[in-house]
Amino acid sequence: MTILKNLAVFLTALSAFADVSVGTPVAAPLAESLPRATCTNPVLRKEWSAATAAERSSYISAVLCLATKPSRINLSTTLYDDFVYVHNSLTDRIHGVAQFLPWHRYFIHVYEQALKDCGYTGVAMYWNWAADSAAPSAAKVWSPVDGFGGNGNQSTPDVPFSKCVTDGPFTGLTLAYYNTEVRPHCLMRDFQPAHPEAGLQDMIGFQFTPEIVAEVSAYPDFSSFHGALESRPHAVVHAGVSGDMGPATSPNDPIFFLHHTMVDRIWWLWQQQNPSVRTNDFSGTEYAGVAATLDDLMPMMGIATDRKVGDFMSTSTTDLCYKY
Ligand SMILES: [Cu+2]
Repeated sequence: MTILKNLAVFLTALSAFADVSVGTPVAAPLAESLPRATCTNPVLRKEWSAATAAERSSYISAVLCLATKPSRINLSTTLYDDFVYVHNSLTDRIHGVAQFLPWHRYFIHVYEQALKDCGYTGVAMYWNWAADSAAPSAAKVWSPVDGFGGNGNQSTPDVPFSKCVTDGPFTGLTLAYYNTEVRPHCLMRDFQPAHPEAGLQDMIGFQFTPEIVAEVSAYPDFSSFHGALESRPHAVVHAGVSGDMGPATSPNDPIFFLHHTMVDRIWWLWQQQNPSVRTNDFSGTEYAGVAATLDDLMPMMGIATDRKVGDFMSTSTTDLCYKY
């Protein structure tokens, strides 16, 4: 198995090298090898605070419904936990690599479909943390009434499973996985204060301001843009919320999907600045240092079919069919 895997890696690396050394253009035109059926009526993904009360409540109900459905991949845990399990199991293949953005775009889509199967009638929503960066902990997404509940209760005991969220709809929800372990626990949040003594904003908000998003988005090529987006504001929001948002089991916190939809939106806006060039701009390295191509497969471990990166570069295909 390992030998075969190494061989595949070697052959992929070799063929990538061959393309360069022979100096021929890359084989077949990509447009012909990829499904590019354009959808006619892309839906608009909304910011959480721009949604109606009915939409927000339908979304939250569907998230809770996921925790009542059986696993799609034969685990003894729920469909809710499947997303956590898959994201954690694939962590090295989907972070710090070229497919970070398309993989999470696909993952959000699979989650959105699961919510719809649970009766949700809307579309994926995002949390515009850049707009809320001056006071992130006061953002509407944390409302206990029509949001995801707030900061963890600082007095909840039992480290490391402390700081349970004790307000809002996810109070009392049991999450199965933590880091690489099966460890049933409460939803935890531990909003980081940044450096109040230095006058810096809460939840490390000064690291995900509109200015920082603009800085990241100014990179003209995919590789630089993706690297900066992932390692800077994306990572800081995870760290700022902390608790379950910290480790690779971060889809434990339903805010994960609103955070990643915001990351996807930043990518989409970057693509729209020059669609003819940027829609299919994809480069860098994948897991084990293999050169990235649009034919790279994005693994989903059975919660959905493995698909090629090139299938998810555009959001105006019949597969995705959305805009921001
Ligand atoms: Cu991730």
